[in-house]
Amino acid sequence: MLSKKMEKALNTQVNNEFYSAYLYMSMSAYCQSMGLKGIANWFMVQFHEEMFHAMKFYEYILRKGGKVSLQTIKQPPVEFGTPLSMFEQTYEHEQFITKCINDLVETARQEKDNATEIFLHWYVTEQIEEEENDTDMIAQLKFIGKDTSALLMFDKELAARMTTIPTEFSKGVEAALKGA
Ligand code: OFO
Repeated sequence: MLSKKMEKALNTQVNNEFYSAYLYMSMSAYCQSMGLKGIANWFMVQFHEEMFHAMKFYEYILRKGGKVSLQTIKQPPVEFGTPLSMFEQTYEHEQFITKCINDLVETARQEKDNATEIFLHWYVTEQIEEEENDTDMIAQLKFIGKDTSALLMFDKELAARMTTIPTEFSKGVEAALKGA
């Protein structure tokens, strides 16, 4: 069973994860319209990951007998500037998400909710990877600078990124939650 405070905090995070998905889908569309199809692919993969993160919270709330309360997803920006600026905005957003996850862990501790604290460990680890991905991209784009041929090579590399999480979200998270 979830306390009301824990349930509310988890529902807020469902919304944050859906916003992340929305943000990265908007970035993907922006890149696609600039002809940077590889970077667009990278952000579309990111979109799927965020949907998975959201649905994992969703399934967990239900599994614990809580109520899912979906909220309005705010509109993401439409323009993001240069690829470097876009990855800097992504990094900034992921740092915000890391803070949200840390706050959730804190709430779980206050509520003496060990199950939720353990469930959140997956997200704590995931955020290390999320932030690292962004700082790697930022470092590479700083090297590339104004070199357009290097940028096109970078774009080609990102075209190879594949979705590794299940995209049939609810079925996927059901499997992922077995043993959680
Ligand atoms: Fe990008 O980790 Fe979820 O939001």
